[in-house]
Amino acid sequence: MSVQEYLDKHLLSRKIEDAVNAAVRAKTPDPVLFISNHMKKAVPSAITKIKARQILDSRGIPTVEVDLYTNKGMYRASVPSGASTGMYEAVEMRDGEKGKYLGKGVSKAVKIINEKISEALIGMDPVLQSQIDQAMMGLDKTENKAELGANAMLAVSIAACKAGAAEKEVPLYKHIADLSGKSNPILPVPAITVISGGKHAGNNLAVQEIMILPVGASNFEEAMQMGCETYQHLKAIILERNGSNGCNVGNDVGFAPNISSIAEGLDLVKEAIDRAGYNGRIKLAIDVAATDFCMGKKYDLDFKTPNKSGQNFKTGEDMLEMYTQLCKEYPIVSIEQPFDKDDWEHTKLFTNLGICQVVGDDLLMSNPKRIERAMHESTCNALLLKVNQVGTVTEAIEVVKQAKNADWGVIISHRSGETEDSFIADLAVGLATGQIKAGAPCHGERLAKYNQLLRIEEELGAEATYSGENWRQP
Ligand code: 2PG
Ligand code: MG
Repeated sequence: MSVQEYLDKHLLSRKIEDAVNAAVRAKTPDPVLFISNHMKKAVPSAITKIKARQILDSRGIPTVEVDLYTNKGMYRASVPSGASTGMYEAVEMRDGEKGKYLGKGVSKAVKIINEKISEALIGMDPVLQSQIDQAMMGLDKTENKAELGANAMLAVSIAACKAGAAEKEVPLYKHIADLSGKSNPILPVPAITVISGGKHAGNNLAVQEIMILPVGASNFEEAMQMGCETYQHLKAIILERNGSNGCNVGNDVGFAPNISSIAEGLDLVKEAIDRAGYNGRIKLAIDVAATDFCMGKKYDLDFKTPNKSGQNFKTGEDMLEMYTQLCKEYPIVSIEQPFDKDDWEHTKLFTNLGICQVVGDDLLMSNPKRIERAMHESTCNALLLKVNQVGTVTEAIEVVKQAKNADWGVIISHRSGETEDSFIADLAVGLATGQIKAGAPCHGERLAKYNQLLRIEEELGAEATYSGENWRQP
């Protein structure tokens, strides 16, 4: 091929001329930089390579990380993992090879990405999120992503979403807002875990989490300041009462003093809020995670206390009465998973009392069919969305829309096993959910999300809106 033929084949003369003309028109002081950027924009928007690997999460358990390459650059994503997994959520693929990481390796999922998924996605436009997710779903004939693994699919889906935003040269939250058809981003109220119990901590407390919600802050930055100050005051109070052992932390990095009743925990938190001077501006939330201590149809609040477990079961009615009382005595505005995952009856009775937001975690498992049923039967009035229970960004967006259409509250949630990926921060802002749950303001994997939200608020500047008092329906 002659030089002229080559130039003609690639329309090079015209493309270079266009770039030079644009630089002249812009009167740019650095024409070479301008022209190179201009040319880069003309490069086709396509996935060129996908490389997955096994990394470790915040509990030292393997998880999947993906580097997705386009002509513009490399975009990285990793996926979290929870303490408990249910049968209605998308399947997390683990190797099951007992001699390695106690069976928790993810080399099979990594291989699936590097071979099957990569082959199907190379050449696709990363801007077209739903087509990418559909292509992956097309490779998996099961209903629960058991063939490819939701961990494999989600890592790729998130990396593609980041690449799509970069391709459009917009922030990730803006790209997500576009994908959902929603245009005004909103900074969420953080549900900050301050006390840990349940399966997340080694103390006797049955309830999994006590959280603080700085709904009275004027913006997200102030919300974090209020949350962090309260967290530090709480640490000092626990140190005084329970000694330094009490300051040990659980998976979500809430303190895990050796208390055994919710009221004891709530008293500590209430005092910390008082000391920090935020009385009235910080509300409380509980994640009971009651599935973990439901035995048959009864609840064992002593399930972690030696010599007491199995001796004092509570009925659903007893639990209902306890929640009603707690909501009277403390500024509790939200209770997550107050009953067993299959206790639709008591969850509904509690929701109908209209005392507080009632959040379905295990009850819903972020599963559209269970959400549909809960809507139909008015079982709860808020969704806890764990992206890895769904498996793709497109489906996560759909599930959030489904909940919002029913006027439910929506909380975008981290998992107890997390990575430094901050995707859920952008997801919460882009989908304007009004609430995010990302653990304590401590440890890198939790702060990755909160710090990203601080950056987003700064970037939005005067346009930034904090959901604040409108946290349930921003
Ligand atoms: C929850 C989550 C996060 P896990 O129950 O809401 O705290 O825990 O990831 O262990 O399911
Ligand atoms: Mg929960």
